Amino acid sequence: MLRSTISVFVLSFLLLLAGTAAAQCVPDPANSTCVLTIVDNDACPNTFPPNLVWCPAGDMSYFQIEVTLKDVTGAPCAFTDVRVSVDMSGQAAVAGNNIFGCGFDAVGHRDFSLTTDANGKAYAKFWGGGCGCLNIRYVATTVGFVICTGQADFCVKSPDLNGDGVVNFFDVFQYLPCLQSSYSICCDYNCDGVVNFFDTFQFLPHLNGNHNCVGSSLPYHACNASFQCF
Ligand SMILES: [Ca+2]
Ligand SMILES: [Ca+2]
Repeated sequence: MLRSTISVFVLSFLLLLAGTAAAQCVPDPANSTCVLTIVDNDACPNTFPPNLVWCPAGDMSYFQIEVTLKDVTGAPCAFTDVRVSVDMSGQAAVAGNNIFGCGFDAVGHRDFSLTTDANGKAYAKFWGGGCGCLNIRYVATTVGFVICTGQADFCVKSPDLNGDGVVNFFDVFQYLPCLQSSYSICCDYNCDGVVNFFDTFQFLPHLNGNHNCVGSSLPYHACNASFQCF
């Protein structure tokens, strides 16, 4: 009984030491990195300008900010808290429509409170709806430190054509003219230059599933003149 009690005590002490050691990892901004990328689940090219087909349900392509925390020696900071703050704004390709950010507030802001894995990595993942150009700005911070910042422009399109955060019959009203008469880049989900049944095959599952999310329309941000999305 005594031996068992001592063993538990020693084990608890070692775990406490391990926890203290992990908490002492101080990320060094010079050695840490942030990378904003598209997790690509569509046929559109990511060469300039990068194109993303996203859905409010998050079941198409999405954005990912990969944060890697390392200390001053270059060793990974495992199980370390990091906050990633993201701001998005955009310009819809069609007047009266919106760009929509799932989980974002009315000023286009969203915070991710993350903890790094055993390799010192944490991932902020996000998506939305609407068609147009999108500007993303982000900052990753730990207590007392700005780890990294960045910004980038993208072209987005979605089965949520009008960018209200849900795929429903209002989007059908916008999709049918693309299919029947007037080509729009917003309806060309496989980016092959035409709107036909291949695009309809991509549109229908999201419509039938009534795919949606809670979030907000993003603030207006004019497209960069050198960045032609539509
Ligand atoms: Ca919609
Ligand atoms: Ca097409």
